[in-house]
Amino acid sequence: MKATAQAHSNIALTKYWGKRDKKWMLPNNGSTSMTLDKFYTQTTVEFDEKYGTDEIILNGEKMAADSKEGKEIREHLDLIREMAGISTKTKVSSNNNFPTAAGLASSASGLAALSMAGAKAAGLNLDKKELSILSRRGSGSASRSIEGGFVQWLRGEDSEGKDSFAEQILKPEAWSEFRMIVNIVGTQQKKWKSRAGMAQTVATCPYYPMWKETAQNDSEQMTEFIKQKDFTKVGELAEFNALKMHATMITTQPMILYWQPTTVEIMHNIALWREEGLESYFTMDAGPQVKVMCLAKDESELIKRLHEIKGIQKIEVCKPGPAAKIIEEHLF
Ligand code: 2P0
Repeated sequence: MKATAQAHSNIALTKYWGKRDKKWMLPNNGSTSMTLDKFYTQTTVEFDEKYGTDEIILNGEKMAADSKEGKEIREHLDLIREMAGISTKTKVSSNNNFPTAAGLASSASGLAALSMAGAKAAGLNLDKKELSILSRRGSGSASRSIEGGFVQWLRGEDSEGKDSFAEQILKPEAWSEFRMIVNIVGTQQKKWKSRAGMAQTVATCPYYPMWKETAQNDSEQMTEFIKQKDFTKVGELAEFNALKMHATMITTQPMILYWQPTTVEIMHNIALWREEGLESYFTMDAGPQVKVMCLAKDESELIKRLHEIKGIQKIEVCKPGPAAKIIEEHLF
């Protein structure tokens, strides 16, 4: 009754921002992403009668029983127990190899690893589609971290989300020249967590209807551009889609502004360098980090130039990464 999984983080190329159903975690629109080779979560789950209560350890620290995150993880464990028809308590230990809650999608890799390890430890035999659905119910973007390479999360139509899961568009090795350069600008815990931020946007942003009208089509188009491996079309659409999402965030009441001065400085430079013929595009999520997309041939020149921007604390180059998997080494 013990299992360990490793799931990699993902960065959306067309974004998920807003739910049509909170209970079933259903998105207003489909989204697409690239799974990252470099950033991952490892999680061990053990169901055993010796545990009187769920014990949860995150990055070596015991989580307070009454914390919001602790409650969300327990609810997800309840879901797994319900599916397996058991009531046994657990010990969970989870490690990220990157900063938590700083716009690097730790909930995506975290909930995907928890779902995969939890399902296996509970004796459930789920396929990838079922694992993606289970992960989605823990955190929407986690549905995309079950698969590797380039991925699309389908919006679906079913009211209980039976058709809202992620599937692979391209294997990692099919477009191995693609690079996502992650520029770390700040690692403070953010003021608006994604879940509360997107609910506030849906409730108060006057431009949210624009997002709802266009985001589904963006994801369908992006899927085609990825299949064609058309870097210019992928980059242009990813950048435009990210700017539309941030436009709705900024015009939420109260405003949700994740950008820092260095975020904007990088955006200006990418646009300028592009005019000079160095092709790259940016995208940002629920945090100040800027992820720059380019092809392998331009990687070293871009990194050289990015290193000259003083506000960037760290630069990490990611390639398309693998699917989530069960691993043999347990964390306890
Ligand atoms: C994305 N984000 O598509 C978008 C872009 C943040 C900005 O998915 O409430 O942590 O757990 O479903 O999955 C972050 O949202 O939110 C997210 P919940 P989640 O990557």
